[in-house]
Amino acid sequence: MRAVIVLCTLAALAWSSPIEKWHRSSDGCLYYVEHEMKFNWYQAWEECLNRNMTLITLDSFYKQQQIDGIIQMNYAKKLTFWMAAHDNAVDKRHTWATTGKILSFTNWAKDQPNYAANDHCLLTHDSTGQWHDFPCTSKLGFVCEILQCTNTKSGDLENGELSKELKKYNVNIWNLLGSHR
Ligand SMILES: [Ca+2]
Repeated sequence: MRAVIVLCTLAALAWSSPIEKWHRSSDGCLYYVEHEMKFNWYQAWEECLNRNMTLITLDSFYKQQQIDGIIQMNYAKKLTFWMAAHDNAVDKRHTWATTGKILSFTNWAKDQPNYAANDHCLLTHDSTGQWHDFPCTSKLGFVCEILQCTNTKSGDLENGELSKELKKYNVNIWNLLGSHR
């Protein structure tokens, strides 16, 4: 009888186990994809930092391809998720909160960014897999990455060598978060 109960419990656990949220891209970097629970942009940042990660920085076509590949392979459809970019510091001047750099590579959806009221944080939308500016207090999923890993891989690809500049990253997002929590 006890064996039957154990088997039933194991079967129930297997049946209810959630879709895996940890993924490795084709270049070996680790990502965390939260697609079930919803968070505002600041909470999403904290969720990533609690995992010693950052919100995703899609600052190159290479990175966009990596995350598109993970979502395509593991989920039935495209996902809506927060990214690390915003224009909270200077209105209509979008930067990556991870690097402080202005967006160079972009993947805007049609008619975006439209700078609607309170649209100060950037997301990837599940309708097209492209970017929108959106109110930071909206509750969405998010994607975290280990920035040093993904930037090293990007740098390898684009420069053929490790970029010395990329090693200097010293992310101090707590200052940014401080005034909004
Ligand atoms: Ca918008």
